[in-house]
Amino acid sequence: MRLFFDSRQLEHDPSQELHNGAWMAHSEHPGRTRSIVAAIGATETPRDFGEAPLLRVHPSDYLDFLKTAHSDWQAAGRPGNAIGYTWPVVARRPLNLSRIDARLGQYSYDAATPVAAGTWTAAYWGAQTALAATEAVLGGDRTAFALCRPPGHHAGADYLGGYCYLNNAAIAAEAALAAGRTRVAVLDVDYHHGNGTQDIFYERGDVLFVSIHADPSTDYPFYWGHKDETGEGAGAGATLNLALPHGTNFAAYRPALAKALDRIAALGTELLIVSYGADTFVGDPISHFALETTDYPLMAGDIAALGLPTVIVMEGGYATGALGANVAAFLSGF
Ligand code: OKP
Ligand code: ZN
Repeated sequence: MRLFFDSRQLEHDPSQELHNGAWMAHSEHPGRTRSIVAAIGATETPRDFGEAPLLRVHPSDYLDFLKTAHSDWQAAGRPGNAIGYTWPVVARRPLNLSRIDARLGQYSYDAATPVAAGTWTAAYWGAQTALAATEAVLGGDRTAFALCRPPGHHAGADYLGGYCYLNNAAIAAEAALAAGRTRVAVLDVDYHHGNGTQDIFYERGDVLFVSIHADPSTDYPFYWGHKDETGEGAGAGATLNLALPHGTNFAAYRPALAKALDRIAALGTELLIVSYGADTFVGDPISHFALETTDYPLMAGDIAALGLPTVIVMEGGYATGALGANVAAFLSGF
């Protein structure tokens, strides 16, 4: 399997995040990636596909915001990383204000996702990494792995959040559609619901979104991922949310996975994108499932049994010591 990674992704290194009311070291740090690279071995650097594939998902005003948020923050005399503190209430009239604090509120939904000096560069090369893996699979490879960082599945078309800035899986899906695929599925097996990916495709029938995640009644991102969210309009029935309780181990996870895979097979999927988070691991410091390293090859084997061309995109996973082994275990199942 070809493995793609760009070391410019390490340039995203936010100093802290607001966690349960206190400033903590940021969970989504460059060491995560180093752990994975050490475990999976040699990777290929993606070529530069430019901004056009990003613009299939994200509007240009949002990309402009991401590029300048940190320098605007500095120009306002602020220390550290750019972070919002005021958000527009849903359905309030949209305003385009220039003040950095208002722009952070407009283009984000949480206070866990600072914009640091290297954020744009890292997110840009993360998206290119996803595009390179997609190109390999479109070219005939059975599977390819994109070691993306920062992760992407919480980022919507025009908002950041949940440590995510550009939605790598959605960018990959749009690239597959642009290359002529007509039925694409995203299977999101990160611990957290992929609200950004869901939002992007919610009213679309050409991209199926299926997610297995912690019940949003108890877990981030709270406002998305409930089972009655099934898509709208042309996308009616093309979203499937399978929420599981704290303590879920692989014996309890596997039937949900089977349900997810049945739906993907039933809808005539031509290309699969897996948003893979290793934060379902029992030792994850911010999550509450109980999967073991030895479960990941089985999980991957179940997915591989679909027999679909598959792009694997890295999302979360915060038990840095075990992260590389968990990712390598997952990839070995393909
Ligand atoms: C990103 B990915 C909790 C702080 C909020 C945000 C979690 C983002 C997870 N006290 N944490 O899905 O792994
Ligand atoms: Zn996660």
